[in-house]
Amino acid sequence: MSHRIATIPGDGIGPEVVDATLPLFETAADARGVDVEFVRYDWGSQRYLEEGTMMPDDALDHLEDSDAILLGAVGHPEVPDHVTLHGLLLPIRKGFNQQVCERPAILFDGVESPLRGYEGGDIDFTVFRENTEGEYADIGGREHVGFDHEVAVQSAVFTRAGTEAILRAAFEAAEEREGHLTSITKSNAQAYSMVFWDDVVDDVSADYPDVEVESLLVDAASMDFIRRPETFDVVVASNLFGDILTDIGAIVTGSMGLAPSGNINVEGEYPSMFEPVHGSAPDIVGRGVANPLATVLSGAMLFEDVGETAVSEALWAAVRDLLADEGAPRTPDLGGDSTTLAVVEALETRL
Ligand code: GGG
Repeated sequence: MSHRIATIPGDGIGPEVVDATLPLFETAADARGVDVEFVRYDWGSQRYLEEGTMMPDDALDHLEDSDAILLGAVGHPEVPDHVTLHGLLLPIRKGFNQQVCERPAILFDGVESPLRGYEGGDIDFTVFRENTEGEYADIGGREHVGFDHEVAVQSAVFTRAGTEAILRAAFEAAEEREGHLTSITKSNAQAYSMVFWDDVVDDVSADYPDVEVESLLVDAASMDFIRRPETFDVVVASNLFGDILTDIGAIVTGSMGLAPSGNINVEGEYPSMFEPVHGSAPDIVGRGVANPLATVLSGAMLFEDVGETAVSEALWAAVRDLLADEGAPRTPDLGGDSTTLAVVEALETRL
């Protein structure tokens, strides 16, 4: 079976982690009789600085025939962040109807959490983030720019279809894990969108009678991700709340450099996109010390998505084994002094 994987290395450390990990994916796939073809798209902030757009107008046509997409990072010190997001990342998520974003947060054996008293295995939850609407809806405007009476409006959009899609994905995951679900809102303050979200949770929960549901306000949830992360199992949140909570999830499990994610087109009509949760990290660009493991695990999620479970499991196992090995190389974010390539080489021997 051959798979065509589009790669968009993007900005900052994106190319460093994507270029370092592609040979590893080839090794893992080859060893299991799986053929992969990577098709590279050099889109991102450099293109924006030279040509005025992050990607071409027909970018989605280029990507549409791929089985999946691997993205590195977007973000550049000379390009406003909203330009990088709205010029590349969000049009792909929205255009390919990648309604469900899944972001696992796992404290692996051998990794130190900044929280006292936690050891490998103690934290293991996954966040389902609504991915194409909510607070990321591109609706709003500015008036009287530069005047004292300037006004900015930013609207959030919650459709029943979009809300149901993310909730069903989360309920299904909770059912599969035989676990429980935590739904995050701010329904005390946002009396329309978030109360609507709670209503849809009530409706959908009727189809999943075995899943226990807890509801938390996002402020309390942020505190509890630090105070009692071990109690979470499957968490579901809106686009913005999910984005914020998954950074907390990444850091309590040791490093942003370990957190993978998948932007999933549930119907399978378009490719899904996989990316490390971390951004472009301009502070370490070019030093060759970016942690490649979030990209490796995003690749593991990608192979699972395209049906190559053996390749996916091998990548997860290699990462777990490497992290559990005290003598294995680690990048500085995990307290080591090794390079990206040294970590990838150590993984290669485990595949
Ligand atoms: N690797 C993903 C990346 O570069 N993310 C940058 C970012 O700011 N993302 C915001 C979001 O995921 O909504």
